[in-house]
Amino acid sequence: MFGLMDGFLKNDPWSLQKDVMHHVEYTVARSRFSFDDFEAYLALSHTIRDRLIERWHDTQVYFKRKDPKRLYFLSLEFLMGRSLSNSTVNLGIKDQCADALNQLGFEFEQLVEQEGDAALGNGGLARLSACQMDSLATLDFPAWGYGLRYQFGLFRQVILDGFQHEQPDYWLNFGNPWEIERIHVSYAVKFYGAVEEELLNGVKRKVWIPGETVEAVAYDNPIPGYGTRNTINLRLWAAKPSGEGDMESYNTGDYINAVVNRQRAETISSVLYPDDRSYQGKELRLKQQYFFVTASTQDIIRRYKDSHSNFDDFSNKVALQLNDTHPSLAIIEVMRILIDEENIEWNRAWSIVCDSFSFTTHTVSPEGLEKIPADLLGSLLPRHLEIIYEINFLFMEELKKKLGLNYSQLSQMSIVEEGAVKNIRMANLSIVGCHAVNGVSRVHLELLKKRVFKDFCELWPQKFQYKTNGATQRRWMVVSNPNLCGLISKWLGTEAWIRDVDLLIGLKEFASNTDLQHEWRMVKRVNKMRLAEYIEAISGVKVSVDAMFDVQIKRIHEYKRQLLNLFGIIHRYDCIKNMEKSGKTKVVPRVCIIGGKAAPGYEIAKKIIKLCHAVAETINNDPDVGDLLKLVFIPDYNVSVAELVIPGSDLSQHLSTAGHEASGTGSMKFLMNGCLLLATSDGSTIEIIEEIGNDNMFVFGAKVDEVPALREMKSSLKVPLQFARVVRMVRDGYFGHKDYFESLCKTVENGGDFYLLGNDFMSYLEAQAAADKTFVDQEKWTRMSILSSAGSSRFSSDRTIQEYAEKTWNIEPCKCPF
Ligand code: 26Y
Repeated sequence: MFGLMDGFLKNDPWSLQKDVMHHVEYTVARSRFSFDDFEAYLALSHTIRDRLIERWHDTQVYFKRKDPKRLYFLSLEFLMGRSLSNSTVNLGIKDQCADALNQLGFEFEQLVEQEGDAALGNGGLARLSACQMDSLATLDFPAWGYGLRYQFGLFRQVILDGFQHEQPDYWLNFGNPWEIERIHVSYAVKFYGAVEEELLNGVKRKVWIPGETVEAVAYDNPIPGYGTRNTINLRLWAAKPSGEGDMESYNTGDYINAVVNRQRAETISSVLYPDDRSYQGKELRLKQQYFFVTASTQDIIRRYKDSHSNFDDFSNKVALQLNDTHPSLAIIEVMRILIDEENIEWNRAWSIVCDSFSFTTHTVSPEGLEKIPADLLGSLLPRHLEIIYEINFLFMEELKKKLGLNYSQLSQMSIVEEGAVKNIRMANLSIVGCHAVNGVSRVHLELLKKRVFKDFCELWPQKFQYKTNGATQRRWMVVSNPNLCGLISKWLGTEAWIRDVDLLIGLKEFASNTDLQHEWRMVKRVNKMRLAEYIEAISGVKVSVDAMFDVQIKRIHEYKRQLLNLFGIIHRYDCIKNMEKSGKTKVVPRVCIIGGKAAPGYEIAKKIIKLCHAVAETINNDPDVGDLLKLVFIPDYNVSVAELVIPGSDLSQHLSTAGHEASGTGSMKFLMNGCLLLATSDGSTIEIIEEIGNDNMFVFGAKVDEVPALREMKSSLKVPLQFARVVRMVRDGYFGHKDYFESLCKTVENGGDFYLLGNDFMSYLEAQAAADKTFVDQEKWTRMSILSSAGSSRFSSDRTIQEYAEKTWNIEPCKCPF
């Protein structure tokens, strides 16, 4: 049946084709004479999955035998996107699969389009987790990812009459061939109830008698490395009703209600919270967090105990990484297991915990920090609240010894926030309970030191570090831009850069070579044609590929300043309208592309989306403008849309007010693909500027250090006339919806312009003018583009992971032999 040889499935087109046909008939259960694209996609996915499982098993057996220190990456969000193309690339069988399918009358690229995105996350933090999993696998690190298997991922964005509407993402409705359900891997998850004291062998212990129990069931998602047999695991948990528990109602006759109530357990993992701004103390969210944390830590401790008889070696064998504070209850959960269940003495348990855990923060603002109302926590997890109070008591005692009785400082640093509502500060808990706290770019760490975590940084300077984020070149170049990759490999004379990204710098010496430049432009043009087709299909707007494709795609946020982009577009439109005919010949044609989702409750962000549509409606239908300017909003922005848009863009915009973007990772993906950046000096862009030089991108706006003073002076700052004019056009209803946009205009008016759009406007226009001027000089533009790719190696997640491995996790590669 299967092409078994030496225990491995074979990867030649013929064997792949045979396996695909097998899955058509026996897995998809369709006739081998009649199956469509979707069924062919399913059969191919199962064919690849078999190969993933083989490697996954070998890797896990090898890890178990070698027993290296393992990294456990805990994140409530993973934005994996599609798996088919990525898996075939990483397994090195993409061409063979394409051949196999071709002979059956199918186009591989067509099948790739059948797959929906796995969108189990909001934005940057979640996509970073996915990139880091790819790097962990590729670099052979013995790592596991843990997450939640939400039944509904991030909402689908539907635009009706220019307004965003949210629809549920039914991503599992057609099945998910990439996961392996492990019904036998499940853990009990307890909630509510009370804590009692028990006497056991003359020793008092705390026992938590829960009020509700549900079950966490594992779903495994193999993550293949590139150019290695190593295939690591992303284990996602789903909630199921518990097998045990009180079914008294059965006896009292209310059978139907008893079953229905138990079924409610599943709601815990049913939906991803779509807000990436501020934490609201919602019971369901807290339940999700604890559900995730206890299932993962029970699994990790079980695995540890399988091969160790005591906890002496725990922190030498286990590194636990918290992706932001969302899973920080894990600190308390491990503490509880160690003291209540494993009978380990408090101080020893605490040092095991602190030595094992590390934490990365992805936020800059204090408002972004999670706080959980103590009442809520105490009712859901009574024993955990006790442990938190105890940890905080001991921490406060230690602080008093070190700092004296400085009560204002003590209360700032306390894990418990006193006030009308008592809150548990999850960031403070994470800092106290972890041996390392990482920022996500250099400037991010500086800001943490100066502002949000100032006191903690002074207390434990060595704890605070930074690891600049990165993106994986496998997905963001090899999968999404195969033509560019072919070209790069040809000029470098090797494909080795796909694993060893530093080799990319080799492109630098050819940056002025006219042959490379010519081929480089051809690749871009083909990518732009693909994007133009997509734009026409979704919006009906025809765009010219000779125009500059200017892109801003990311979550919609005031601090990311999509509004600045729109004001710039309105200004450009206004200039074109007021131009003589002769002047128009000098205008560089632009296609402005904006995409992104607004959190459902974020009114201002939703108005920005509406404004974009209103402006687009006016501009795109104005015969005075024609091809000189087009504006399109790409709906339902997600990972696979990004894979299409990034390779086809000339210029990308990263406009955050300096000091607000912790890092930013979109910019890195554009950089790799040779798109020029127009950006503020913020987050990781500061490091990109250092790497490729100011003259290879368009930098504008106030610097991080200047922003606080500018804010102070805001009301006395003079607003440029051009800025006042565009705001007036919006306010006066030039684009319709006069009253609706009033509140949006207010956000940038003198007193209120918190994100300093007015201040940065002229500098923004200058940077845009410089981009226009350069675009006319295609030779210069292409050289800058090649230098962008060549200089992008520092922004690979391979580098990020290597740094974490050495400096934070202390783990070594463990390469499964072929
Ligand atoms: C607690 C809940 C409301 C919440 C959920 C998601 C809070 C925050 C988030 C997500 C945050 C996020 O995506 N942050 C981004 O992380 C990226 C990766 O480090 C950074 O590049 C980016 O600057 C930062 O905004």
